[in-house]
Formats: sequence, C-alpha cells, structure tokens
Amino acid sequence: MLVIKSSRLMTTLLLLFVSYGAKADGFGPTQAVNGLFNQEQDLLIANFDSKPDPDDLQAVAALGTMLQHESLSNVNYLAVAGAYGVQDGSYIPSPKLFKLAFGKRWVDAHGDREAAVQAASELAQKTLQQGGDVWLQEAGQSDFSAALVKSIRAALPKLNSKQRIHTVQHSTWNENATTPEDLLYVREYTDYSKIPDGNGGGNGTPSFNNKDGQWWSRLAEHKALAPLWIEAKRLSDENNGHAGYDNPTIAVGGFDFSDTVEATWIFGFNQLETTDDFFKKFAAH
Ligand SMILES: [Ca+2]
Ligand SMILES: [Ca+2]
Repeated sequence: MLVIKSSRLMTTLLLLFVSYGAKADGFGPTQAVNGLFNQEQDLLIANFDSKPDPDDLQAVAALGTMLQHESLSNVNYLAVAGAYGVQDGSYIPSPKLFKLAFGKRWVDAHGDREAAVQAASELAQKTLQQGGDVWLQEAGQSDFSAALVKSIRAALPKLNSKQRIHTVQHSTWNENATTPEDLLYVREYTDYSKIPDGNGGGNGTPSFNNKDGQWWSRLAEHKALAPLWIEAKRLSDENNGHAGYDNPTIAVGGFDFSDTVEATWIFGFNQLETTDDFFKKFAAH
C-alpha cells in the first residue's frame, strides 16, 4: 500500500512540476486567457434589459470601459439592447450610449428581436465552429438568450451547447422576471452559473452599487471615457423613477452598475471589491 501511495505522490509531484514549469516558461494556452475567457477564440454576448431599472445605463458604460482596457483589447463581443423579459415598467432606449460604449458592435432586440437573435446567432455559430466558446452576460433576463440558444442549436444540431455556451446571471430578480420556460431552457441547454449579486458586497463578487458619487467629476474629465459616462449619467438621472423603478443609489447621485459583476467574473477581475476599485483599475489611465 505504501509503495502505491508514494508512487501516486511522485506522479502528482511530477505533474505539478511539469505544469508549473510550462507556465513559468510561457507555454500552454494561458497567455490569451483572462479569467475564464480566451481572447483568441471566445465570444462575449452582453444582454442588457434597461427595463425599468436605469442601472443598466451605467452597466453599459462600465462594460464599454472594461473593453477599452489594454488587457481586454482583443475581446470579441456583441452587446444586445432590449434583452428584457416579462417585467413591468418601461424600456429605456439608449442608442447613443450603446454607440459610445460598443461602436457598431451591438444589436437592438427592442426594435427588432428576430433580427437581433439572427445576428447574434450567426456570430455565435462562427465562434463555435472555430472552436471558441460563447459567454452570455445576463445583465437582465434570459428570454433573449433562450431564443438565441434555440437558433444556434437548430443550426448546429451536433453542438454540445451545455459545454460550449456559458450563461452568467447574478440576480434572482432577473431570473424571476424571465419567462419561466425560457429560464428552464437556458438552465437545461447552457452551462448556467448563478453568481452572487453585484448589488451587495462581501459575497464573492464586487459591490458595484455605491451611493458615493465622487468618481463622476473625474470621469467627466477623463480623456477617453468622458462622453460615455456623461451620457450614462444623463440618461440614468433622466429616467430614474419615470420608467417604473426609483433606484435609490442613482437618486442620490451614486453609482449602480451591479450587472457588471458578471463581466468581472468572466474576465477574472473579482478581486475588485468596490466601484472605487473598478475605476482605479479601468479608468485611471
Ligand atoms: Ca439589468
Ligand atoms: Ca442595481
């Protein structure tokens, strides 16, 4: 028994040594990987509901800010506006904000959901056929994702979607405002991760909900990011309460981009704890 145990130990040690040596020498697939995302082949699809909570307007700006960072410069992505479920209240359109955050890399599921599903599906199929994985950031509900995954599976019937398509959700409220069969569908046919809620801290994801608004003045003077955050503030202030939800953090001039914890989780930045940490990391340059 002892012999077997020590030979197992030796094998383990050897494997550890080999993998450590490979990393130290810069070999292996880790170079392009940020967190869980491989920038050489994966695709991010970021779904925003913007209904009725105006915090998504700040989450759009926050993801746009992350994607401008040098460490994420090769991320292949598509943002989706109007990816809401069955909640009450009004949708808040923000085409100028999406353009500032994502250029032309976004689609409008409020204006034409079928066309948006089609465009996202084609992009996702290309990624999957080339060996990459697809990451769905659910800044809102999963109705759009369900339609998207159905379209992908119809086009690629041999695909193991549960292995290759990853859904990330942080909010029970978002889940409850999803059409129940759509939520069941994404849980069944994608690799579904429910991560801790970004509206609170100390739970394993950052707290991106903070009543302290000190960073607004610095963002308004930022060389590259000012237009994006000025538009996010204008829209979130203007719509708060009027769309059907009065966000208490936005009401007092704070920051709420809670849905961005899914992006920090996917890209490996969950060591950040607060909005202040976020801006120091992504907006200090
Ligand atoms: Ca949202
Ligand atoms: Ca929030």
